[in-house]
Amino acid sequence: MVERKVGFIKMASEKKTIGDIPEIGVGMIGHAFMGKAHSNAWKKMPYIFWPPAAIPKLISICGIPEESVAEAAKRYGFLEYTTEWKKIINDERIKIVDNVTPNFLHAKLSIEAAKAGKNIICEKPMALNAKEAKEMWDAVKKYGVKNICDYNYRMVPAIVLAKNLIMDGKLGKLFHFRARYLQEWIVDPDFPMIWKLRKADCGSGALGDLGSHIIDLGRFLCGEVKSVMAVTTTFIKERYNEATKKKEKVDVDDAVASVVEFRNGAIGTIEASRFCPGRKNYNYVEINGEKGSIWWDLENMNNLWVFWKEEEPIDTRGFHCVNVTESYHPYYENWWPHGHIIGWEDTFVHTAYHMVNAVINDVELEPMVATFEDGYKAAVICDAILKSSKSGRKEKVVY
Ligand code: SOE
Repeated sequence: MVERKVGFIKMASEKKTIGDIPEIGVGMIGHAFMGKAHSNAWKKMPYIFWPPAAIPKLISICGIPEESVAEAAKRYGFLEYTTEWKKIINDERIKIVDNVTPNFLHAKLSIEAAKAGKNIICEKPMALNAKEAKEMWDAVKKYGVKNICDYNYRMVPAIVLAKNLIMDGKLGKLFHFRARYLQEWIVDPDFPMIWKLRKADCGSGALGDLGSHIIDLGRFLCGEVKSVMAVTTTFIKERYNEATKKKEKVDVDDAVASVVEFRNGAIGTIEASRFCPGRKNYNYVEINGEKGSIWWDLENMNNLWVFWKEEEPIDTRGFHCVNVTESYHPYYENWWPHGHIIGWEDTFVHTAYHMVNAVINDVELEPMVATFEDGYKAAVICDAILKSSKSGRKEKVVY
């Protein structure tokens, strides 16, 4: 029997008898795409990670306009809904606040939730900039609440396996981290103005939306960043605003490319764009080390490709694909038999598992879960990339 490799994950603590599994109240602010993904995760977590530390109870969801949040409450299974976020923050039944609002609301609502003693999940990018992100990190430390910035790709079984291989020295000294996160959905000039294209609402464009994911994976897999040197551009300078019925200037990046130096001596590249026809949700990461290489891509998320320099027999040496679905792979004993793959939405089930486990058992979040500290450090790197794109110089990363 293969020695089961659990890596970092301390699976659900002592197996409870079914009778004494508590419930834990969840309140959600926001109800669009991420609201749907997170609601699915809260409901799915307890029967996948069974028995869970607690069963999430969807107490209330907040959003506007009222008719759409009322429908979301019914669709996702929340007991109640409200158009006033303070009702979520002040509801004693709610122990976890799930902030899935647009980026400009991440700081205010998360800080208020921390003040109210709520444990918090906040979607990425954590804030509009590093200054706001630091205020958020300071708040969760001051009020002592569990906190997750939902860089969900850390919690893909193949990525945790990659982390374990690197931590176990299987790649040896790291030379390169190379990542690109490419989509295609705003390449059409007739695509209208949305909050993800307005600096006041999103902070940055492709950089914060997609680039911050691979920046976080770079920190998680390769280590801290020493400096960046970047270019950004905006291909479509204005878009039609359906509300004002006027053209509006696009004041964020449509694409970013950056060279990255890591403190451990590795160098690499980070590229993010939503102008790549044919690339649907193509998050690609490759790491090269002295003993071998690994690569992964989100569009085939259950596979990790590995190459080992010293692999025997020499005449069959080459990249080979590991289907990361065995019971001894991270998380997988909770899912399905090998080969029965999981999907993008299941990374959020892992987020829900870690948060509930940490709150109920009052333990630290596992290292592969990104916290507000990680959200802040990703924001510092994003700010440095934007600074470099303006200065034309290499910019140091200082936390
Ligand atoms: C952008 O379309 C987006 O939804 C990102 O905002 C998410 O973080 C990413 O996981 C999928 O693409």
